[in-house]
Amino acid sequence: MRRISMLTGLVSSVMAAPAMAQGTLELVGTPHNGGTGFQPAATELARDLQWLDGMLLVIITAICLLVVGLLIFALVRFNQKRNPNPKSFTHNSPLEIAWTIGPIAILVLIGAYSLPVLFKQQEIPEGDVVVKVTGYQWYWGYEYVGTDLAYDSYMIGAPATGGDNRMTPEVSAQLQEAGYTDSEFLLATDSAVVVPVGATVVMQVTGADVIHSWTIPAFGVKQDAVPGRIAELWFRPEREGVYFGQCSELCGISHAYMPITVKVVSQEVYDAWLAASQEDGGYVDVRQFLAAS
Ligand SMILES: [Cu+2]
Repeated sequence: MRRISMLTGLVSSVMAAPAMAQGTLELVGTPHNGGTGFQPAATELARDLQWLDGMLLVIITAICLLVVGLLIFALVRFNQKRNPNPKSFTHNSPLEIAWTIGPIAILVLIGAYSLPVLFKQQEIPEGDVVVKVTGYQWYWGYEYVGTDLAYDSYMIGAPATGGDNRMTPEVSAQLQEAGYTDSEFLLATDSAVVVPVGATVVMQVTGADVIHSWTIPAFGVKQDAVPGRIAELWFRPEREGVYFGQCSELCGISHAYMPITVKVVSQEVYDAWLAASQEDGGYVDVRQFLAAS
């Protein structure tokens, strides 16, 4: 018994190690073996989207089964052998009314459930924290609206951090130093968006050169960053953690190397981090405030 509990303790500590690599912050949205579904939802928006996806899957599956069933029925029942003298009618009004009204009813049902989710996503509430995000070839710039804090965010291992978008021992060392492991290569960035848990965060999204797209799948948000325009998205993260996203609009040769990192922390840690970063005139590693709290 004792050996088993020691063994499970060891296994769980090994399993937990990468997830807790960021001090007390859990890493969310990293790839894992055999993963096929959505990232764990961290906002009401993401939960709504995932529920909608599940509902649509049920409807689509039912329609597919019905169509395949009808096809098989027609093949068996009306083949030439069993039906040597085909009927010669051309219309069947009740049937035509049914297959017109049926799809309309299905579409209205889908619309009735999806439009409220769409409106919830697109109606931007007043933000407790407002951050302007600008997409560049190939990194992200963040400005905390109402403060003078602004900084850029590069993938660890990108040329701006001394790499060439490949894993090397130097990149591995940089990842370690930033509190990540090699598994987070291509996701981890040198700085991150830092927001307080439970706060309404509004991101003002734009692009500086070509169209990029800012997303955090676990928050259920994605918005094109179009040069010359400001678009907005919002989220209210429900739990602390490190969240990852990727630029989602093909934007040039290094499109694959401009990931997005958001760190959701407690209000106290956020306040301390914001004050220190403003004083410092740039991004200060939020982990030191996590360690202190
Ligand atoms: Cu891109």
